[in-house]
Amino acid sequence: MIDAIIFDLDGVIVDTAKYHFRAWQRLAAHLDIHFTPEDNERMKGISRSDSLDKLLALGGKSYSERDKQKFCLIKNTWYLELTQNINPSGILPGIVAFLDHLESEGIKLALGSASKNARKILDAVKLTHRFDVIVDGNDVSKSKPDPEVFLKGAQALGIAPQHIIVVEDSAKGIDAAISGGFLTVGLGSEDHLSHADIVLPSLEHITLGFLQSHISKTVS
Ligand code: B16
Ligand code: MG
Repeated sequence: MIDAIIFDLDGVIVDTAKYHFRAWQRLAAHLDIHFTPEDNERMKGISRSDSLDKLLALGGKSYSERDKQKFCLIKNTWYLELTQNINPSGILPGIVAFLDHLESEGIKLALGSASKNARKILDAVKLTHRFDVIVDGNDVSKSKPDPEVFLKGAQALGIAPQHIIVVEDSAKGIDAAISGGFLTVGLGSEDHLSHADIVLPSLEHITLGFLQSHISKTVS
């Protein structure tokens, strides 16, 4: 029985994962670090400061805390530049119809994002009012794959994890949801998300009934 769905933001609700990638790519070039889409895939879903540590490790570089804070600020400035004109056209295909459908089925909706910009982005695409609960990077101390962000969401919803589906585009996010005891939908490629209960290319034309029957088949 599914009572709620917790959605990741970047790469699930909004097409912003590509802007995080571009901003990290720009910082990598600035620091003379070779950075590939595969490297980016492993950074998806984790906090800004943990992402920077991974980037610096890739380049074998070490900097002071002060420099690292500066690099995080620079990356975020570039990310905000890239997203400054974001509007409802940046919502990923099928999302609005799926939210409408879930609402009509009485399913509670939450957001569980690692991003400290989540509320800003949700406001810009005019979806803030659609969520009963929002937990973002400002509310947690541990980055995915720790389940804190999703467990806080479940607690605020007052619903047990085994009755909640987490929808995620990142491998680390699926790890987080599994370790928190949630059901999982991976959005994207099987290559990175095969540990999810099911993997879908998008949420277009997806119904609650489909998820319920498919997930229960997978986990039974
Ligand atoms: P910020 P999500 C994550 O958001 C992104 O996937 C990840 O690429 C980003 O580094 C992280 O948020 C932190 O974002 O720098 O905006 O605080 O996918 O969990 O919604
Ligand atoms: Mg994501």
